[in-house]
Amino acid sequence: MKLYTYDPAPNPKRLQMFLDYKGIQLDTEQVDLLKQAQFEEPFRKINPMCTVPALVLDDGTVLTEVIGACVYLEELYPDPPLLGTSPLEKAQIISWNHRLYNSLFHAIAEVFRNGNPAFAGRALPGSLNLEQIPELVERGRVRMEAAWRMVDRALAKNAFLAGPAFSFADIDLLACVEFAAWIKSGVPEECSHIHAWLPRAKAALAQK
Ligand SMILES: N[C@@H](CCC(=O)N[C@@H](CS)C(=O)NCC(=O)O)C(=O)O
Repeated sequence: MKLYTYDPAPNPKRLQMFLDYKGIQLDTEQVDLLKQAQFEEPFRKINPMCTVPALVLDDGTVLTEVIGACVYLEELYPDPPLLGTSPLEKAQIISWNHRLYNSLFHAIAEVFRNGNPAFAGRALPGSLNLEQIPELVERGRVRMEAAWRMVDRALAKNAFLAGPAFSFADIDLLACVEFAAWIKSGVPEECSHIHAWLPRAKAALAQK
């Protein structure tokens, strides 16, 4: 197995936290996004979508989605679990992964990619060159604020996002908190449950 990644980027960070928590070490190569190495060979052939991370399996299969790589690795390395053990836990963790990615993560990305001159003509990650839409900066901020509040309500009920146990849903949320700093934003002051969760989640991640 070989992992192509770029450590500073948010999606690679989600996978790296998963690997660190489980103590998995992979043969790894950095694809420097700052140098636009994702568009160069041989990486372009490995993942024609030109995104990282990309996990190349021993039979040559390439997993290009963080959640796909995590599902695969969870099967190989089930302990400690991050994607749940009961049917309900599994369903709730995957639901949070999807919900966070669609609401919070994409909202932050919308602000970041449409408001930053460095991404002119590359408003979405990967091989498709798209122009920025300045209006999406404000829309992204509105979506992001709503998403923080939705997460805060969930954390009022549980110690961790998908229930009483630390899971990949918390890793997704940690990645969103870090990503929000890229747009000089953060968890709103009044989201007290997220603020209480943050040190708890960081401690759970560091314990392993
Ligand atoms: N669907 C992918 C998304 C991967 C992605 O968007 N990665 C970003 C880095 S966070 C990327 O490769 N960007 C390349 C670019 O900006 O062209 C996943 O879930 O892993």
